[in-house]
Amino acid sequence: MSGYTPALMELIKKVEATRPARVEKARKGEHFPALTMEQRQEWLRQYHPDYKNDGRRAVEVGVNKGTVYPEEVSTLLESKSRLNTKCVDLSKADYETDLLVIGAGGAGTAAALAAQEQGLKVLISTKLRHGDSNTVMAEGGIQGADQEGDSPYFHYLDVIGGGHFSNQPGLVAALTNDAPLIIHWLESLGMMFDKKPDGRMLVRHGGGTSRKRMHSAGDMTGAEIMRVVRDEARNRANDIKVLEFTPAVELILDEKGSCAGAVLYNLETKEYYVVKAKSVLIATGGFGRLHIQGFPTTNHYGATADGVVMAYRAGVSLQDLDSTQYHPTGAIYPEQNVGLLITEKVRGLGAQLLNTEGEQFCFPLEPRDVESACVIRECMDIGKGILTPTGRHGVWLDSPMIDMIHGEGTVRKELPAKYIQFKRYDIDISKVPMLIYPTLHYQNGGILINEWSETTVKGLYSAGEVAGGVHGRNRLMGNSLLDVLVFGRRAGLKAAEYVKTAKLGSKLSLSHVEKFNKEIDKAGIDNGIESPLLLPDYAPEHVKARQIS
Ligand code: MEZ
Repeated sequence: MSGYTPALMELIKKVEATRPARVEKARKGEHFPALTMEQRQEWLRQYHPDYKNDGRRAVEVGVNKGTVYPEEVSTLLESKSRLNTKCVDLSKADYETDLLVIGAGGAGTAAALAAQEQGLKVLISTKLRHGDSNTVMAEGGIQGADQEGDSPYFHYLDVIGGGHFSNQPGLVAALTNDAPLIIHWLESLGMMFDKKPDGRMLVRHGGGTSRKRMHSAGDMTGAEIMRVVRDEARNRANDIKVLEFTPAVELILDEKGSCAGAVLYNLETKEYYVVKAKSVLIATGGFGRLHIQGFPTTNHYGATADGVVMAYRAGVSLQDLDSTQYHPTGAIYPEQNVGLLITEKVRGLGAQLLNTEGEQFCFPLEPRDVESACVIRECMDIGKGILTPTGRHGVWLDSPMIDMIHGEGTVRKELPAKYIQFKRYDIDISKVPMLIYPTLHYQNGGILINEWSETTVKGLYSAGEVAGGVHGRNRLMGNSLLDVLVFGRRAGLKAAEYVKTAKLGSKLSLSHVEKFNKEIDKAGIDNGIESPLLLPDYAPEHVKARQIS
């Protein structure tokens, strides 16, 4: 029995017909040619959603006024605060701490650990549970140039090239230089990396990498990273406190404009808490749940750009936030899996992308934006996509090749999570291909930081997906798990240095929020949205209209 319809099973025969010859070539190391630099630019210009003018407009308020962002981002930046500032008494703090970490994914947890090691008391606030984040959902791997024949230098060149030379060089240098240290640190915390029989690290290529430096833990690398860093934070519970289901809703500044804490909101009791903090880190992750241009997303439920909104109201500049990453291989069938990530590791293991005729149409490991453009082109322009029963277009990702190239059982061993996710719907991905189309995966830009995760506001740090500049206009696979740990750790270290001499002002204030609300009024904007959004609103109107009597 198969979870595919008879019509799709019929189309799969075309894939099977071309497979032996493709596998034979792959075994000989022969590949579909990569695009030239000129072709890449042309494909991006024509097919990548970022390069379209539709659905984008200039934001009308704030420090980046006039900058063009996706419509969903501009609208959110122009929304008013969900907090009625008059209802919060800032003279009484419910919590006092050295470092307030907003967000409990990889970046927030790494920062907490680094700061605690320097003697700081840390409070982590998170809107879901500790670890509910994009980090825990990351699959394919983490980059780090720690193997013979590789070096941070080559890693640096790959990151800059992948980002179309728009990355901040200092941030890329920090990312790539710290990478071997981070891999070593994770191993010392007990992370179970994939290894060769002789105990050496098993490393693979990702799209756009010139050396094999993708370290993995099956296809659950993020979950394994989160397991070890969260355990470590929980073991230091005397110094690192965690408030779950309690998101931050606004930053607090002092009379000198330095960051001095935040207002938190208890989702269960609906109470507000005032946190007075000598330093604050925003590590709230990305914006996938804004569903830019209507795309489904790989992101976790809380990815609603809260950190960007709060920082923007406090006067922090943004960088590259108009650039969105669409992961080339999101599931489009069965309907229950739509948008789910199908890790790039599948292609790293040799699986190819095929059109409805069973033909290859692109090199499978182009940088992500280019690969996505190739898939969109094949479906929308060339007309050789596959139509699903629910009306979606996509192409095949030929996973059964993996067992043929590397030996029976490789799919189940290397991709256990993916295998289960499809087996649930009677699709055995070691025997039949998957149907894919690009899915919204990553916020390439965000809060402007320097190489020590400092923002333009004193005492305020930012790290991970919410921050911008590291990846330029396109991130390469495996650099996000690295980014959260590198810049999270750096934020924790720098905050510790700052806290030793920082003197908080005597007056805590939310006047920046009031000022921002006034600016919105003055611009004549009334979009009815209150933010941070905290959670996406998927309830249809007819459900929202139901009243409890
Ligand atoms: O860095 C990522 O986004 C990643 C590892 C995703 C994946 O394809 O597995």
